[in-house]
Amino acid sequence: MPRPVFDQLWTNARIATMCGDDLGMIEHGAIASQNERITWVGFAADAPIADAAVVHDCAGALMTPGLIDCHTHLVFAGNRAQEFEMRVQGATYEDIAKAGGGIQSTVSAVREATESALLQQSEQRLHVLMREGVTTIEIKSGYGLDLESELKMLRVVRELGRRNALGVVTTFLGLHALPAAFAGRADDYVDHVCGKILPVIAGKGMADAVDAFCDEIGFTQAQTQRFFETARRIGLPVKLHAEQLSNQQGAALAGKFGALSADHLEHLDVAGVDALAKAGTVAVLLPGAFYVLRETKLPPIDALRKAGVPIAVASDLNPGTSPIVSLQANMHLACTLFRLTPTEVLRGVTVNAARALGLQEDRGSLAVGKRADWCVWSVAEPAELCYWMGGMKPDRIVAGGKERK
Ligand code: DI6
Ligand code: FE
Repeated sequence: MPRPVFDQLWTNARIATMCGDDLGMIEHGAIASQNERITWVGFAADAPIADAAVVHDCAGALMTPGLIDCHTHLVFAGNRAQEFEMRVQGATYEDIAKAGGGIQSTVSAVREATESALLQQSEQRLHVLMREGVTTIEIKSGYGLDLESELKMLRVVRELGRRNALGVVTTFLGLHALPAAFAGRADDYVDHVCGKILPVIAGKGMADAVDAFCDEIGFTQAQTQRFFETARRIGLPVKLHAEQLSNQQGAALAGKFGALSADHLEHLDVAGVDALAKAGTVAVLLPGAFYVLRETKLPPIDALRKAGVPIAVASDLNPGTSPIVSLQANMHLACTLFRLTPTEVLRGVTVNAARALGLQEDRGSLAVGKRADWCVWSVAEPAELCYWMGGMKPDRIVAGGKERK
């Protein structure tokens, strides 16, 4: 027997590699990995079976890259069911925010929660997403709004990554809402974040990127710019909640700073599309928040397509605007509400989602050298992954070269 050169080989799969412009299908494909990396992909007929320590027969099932949820606020305490009830009775998200609820109520809950309670509540949600096939997730802070509480959130995010078999990307959402202690002094808060919070968080290596909420009920373009300038000096990439509830020309700013992504984008205009296209910034669409807020203004999807802006889809999982603990529900909603094609959505939760995290060289597609993250689905057609809303789970999940049990 020759010494095995692959830990495992999975064969007889229809592999949606996501290489190229569409699904990059290899019918009758096989894939092999060594440690946490893919080391061979091709036709099953050519598969180096004799070189593999273990061979799995997929019996014609569909294989995709592991799913990537590239925009979440998964770490939070408590919930906002009461506000949900108010909104059902006619109050708007902005009304509630202006009355001191909204993000502020979750800030209070997070500040009061012990670190272990925060971890435990968040991990339950994480496990639901993992069972859906999520192998990489981005999680934002932004419900602490002071150094101690932001650090507490970020430690929980890092701990989730240590305890669970998936990749976790940490984003410091420094400008999410104005904390009560700075009421009426937004510029002072921005100074505080830039001078006292971000440098400490970056110094401790607790953030992979930064993010801000540039909106009427968030921060202005000028304030966001100051924050981005600090991030740039420190060497952290930027992302932006842009043009969600109003147009603040956030996309232009995102483009100027070469942002990894601009997210939401319902109110994006032609100039904004252009800015994203020029910068190669990913447009992250969040249909769950659109749905929960009963928005009617659609992101300019055709213009994004025509301009060649890569489109990703994510859950925005959060207690206010997207209490949807499911990336797959968002995949369905992206088709139904935004009329993205299933192919666009599948690319949006794999290859383009990886790009929104700056990880396109590392994961998001099934090619030699990429992380061995994949899901095996017993479906006949890839579109079926977007067709169901609820109930769809992969049969098998491999994350970092290891099958999850
Ligand atoms: N936009 C959103 O959709 C979330 N944050 C943001 O800036 C909502 C966060 C929340 O309501 O708790
Ligand atoms: Fe968000």
